Amino acid sequence: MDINKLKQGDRRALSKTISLIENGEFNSADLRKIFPEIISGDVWAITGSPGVGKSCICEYLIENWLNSNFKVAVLAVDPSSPLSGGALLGDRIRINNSDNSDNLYFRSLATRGQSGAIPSNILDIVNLLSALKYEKILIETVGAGQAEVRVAAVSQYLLLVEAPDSGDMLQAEKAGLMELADIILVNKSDLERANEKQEQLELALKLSDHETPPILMVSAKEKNGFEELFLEMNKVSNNKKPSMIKSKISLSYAWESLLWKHTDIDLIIGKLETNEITLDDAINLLKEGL
Ligand SMILES: Nc1nc2c(ncn2[C@@H]2O[C@H](COP(=O)(O)OP(=O)(O)OP(=O)(O)O)[C@@H](O)[C@H]2O)c(=O)[nH]1
Ligand SMILES: [Mg+2]
Repeated sequence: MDINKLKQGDRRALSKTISLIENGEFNSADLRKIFPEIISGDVWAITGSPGVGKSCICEYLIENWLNSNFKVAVLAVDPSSPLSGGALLGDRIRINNSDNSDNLYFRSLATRGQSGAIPSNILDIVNLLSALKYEKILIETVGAGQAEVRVAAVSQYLLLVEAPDSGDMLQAEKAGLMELADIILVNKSDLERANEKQEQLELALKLSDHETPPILMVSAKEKNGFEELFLEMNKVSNNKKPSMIKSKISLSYAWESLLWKHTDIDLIIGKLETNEITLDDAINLLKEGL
């Protein structure tokens, strides 16, 4: 690993370091030895069902940030769509923003299928990007499962995207994400049923006992509604209120990451598997090693 090149902002060095993080060979503790002081960038996550238009929306967010001269990094987590996956998003934003390419870094991350800890290293990757002075870090992730909730926990701000034709997420999962979202977007407002979707979401939010996020209508196709979105995003990042739910999820995510990094984890799982120890024993062994 070439630390000097990394510090100078060399792209290949950055990409290599991210691969090391993905392989568990480099983490935030190693990073702090190289960069003792890391100021966190603004980390936004964008999530929603497949095909709702997340990538199209990302393009406008990126363009807006680059126009304001921010240094922007985009992480596409597990780009799963055969039609519009992360590689395509990467190509599109690189082409559209080639004038600004020094200020833009794109990386797709394949995370599913790793044992247990999905996506266990994203926090380390975000820290690395922050250390390299990326000011806006955007994470696109598909769906509403556990992985997305974790991504939301790593990020400071969450955009949840819906569309009139979006396949419905599991109600319980969606409710969880709606509580975490800072802004809910109904994309494809050019389509007829968009209003209906907005009304459904408003009804669903009425049932919540927590403070609820604003719902904005946008059309990435017609580039409508984005000025309002940018204003709302500024509001969110200026008045970020403490959130108990988010703190809980962040803590449990951080705790679980520790678990999977425990040096004896494989040994302990092996003993559990063969009934050599009970769950209580396993917990005690884990605690000893922390
Ligand atoms: N009518 C309409 N179509 C849109 C709009 N925004 C995106 N689309 C279309 O929706 C499809 C999916 O857009 P993407 O931006 O790739 O959606 P995504 O959520 O990133 O998809 P995955 O990453 O595969 O989950 C594309 O065919 C877009 O052209 C919109 O505002 N209106
Ligand atoms: Mg996408």
